[in-house]
Amino acid sequence: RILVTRRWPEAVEKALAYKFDVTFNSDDKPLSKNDLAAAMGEFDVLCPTVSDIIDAGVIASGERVRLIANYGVGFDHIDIAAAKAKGIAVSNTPGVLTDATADLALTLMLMATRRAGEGERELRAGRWTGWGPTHMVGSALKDKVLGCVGFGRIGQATAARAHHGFGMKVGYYARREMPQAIEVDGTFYPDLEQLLAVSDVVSLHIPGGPETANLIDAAALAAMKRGSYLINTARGGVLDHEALAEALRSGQLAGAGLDVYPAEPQVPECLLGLENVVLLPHLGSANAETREAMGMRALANVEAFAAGKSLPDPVA
Ligand code: 8YV
Repeated sequence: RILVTRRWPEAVEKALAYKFDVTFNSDDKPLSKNDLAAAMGEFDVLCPTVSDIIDAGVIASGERVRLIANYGVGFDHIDIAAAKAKGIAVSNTPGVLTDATADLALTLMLMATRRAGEGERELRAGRWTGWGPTHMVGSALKDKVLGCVGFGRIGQATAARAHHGFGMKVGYYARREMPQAIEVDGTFYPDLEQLLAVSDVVSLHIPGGPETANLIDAAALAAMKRGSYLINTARGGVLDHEALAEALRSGQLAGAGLDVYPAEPQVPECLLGLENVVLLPHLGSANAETREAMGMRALANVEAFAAGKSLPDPVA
């Protein structure tokens, strides 16, 4: 028995229902902790999303679930250690949403540097008075430095787009230098502050969770170049939003583009009144092709599990 906590693209739901006894959450709303806890005793497999918080308490609540097949690549909403301790397997959907998320990082980069959201708001509000040499002037990307914090699949795909498409130079901060499998030649910075100090645009591509919580805090924002930009398509918890709002107000940062927030769907109040931040509602993987591929990837893990084979995408 499988519980899918949200509605998936039709083709994937059909493929899953053809092979398994599946319950889809017909409300298509995030399940409460109580519902998730109850599900632990009723189903063999849970297919959650980022909006389902599966903490140690939920995991301890029932004995039936043997696989958590996450619909998404990030898994900081699941207590992996607690799952592992109970012998529950966890899988995710890596690779299939790399391009979509990198596309969105570039969307935010272009919107922030070219003041696209601000411009659209001005026009729709009837405040546009006409073309002008100094009207709504932004910043170019060509020859500027993109600093990627984290350089896994999505970081590299973002860097490749920025370099090959927009003529940016690339630097990256990661746990180790990554000479192989790099889609674009980038300069490795083993020290985060050094990368921040040389970057015109900083883009975050690290996983969420306790290890990276508030990595970009007031000190990190102060270490960035004055007048630079910050893009976040990773997780909201990696960034101190009060400090970001202050940096955007003071001109330390020229702009920012965010797709993720610490307690979604809440958006930090301090950002809502600022013109120089682009705010999107967690759209990183939101194109039809990607959402279907994510479902198929989750299905492949469920199938392998049901057949007693090793998981294609094990997290624990
Ligand atoms: C997904 C994401 O849409 O995969 C991820 O980690 O952040 C998103 O792009 C979401 O997680 C679905 O669960």
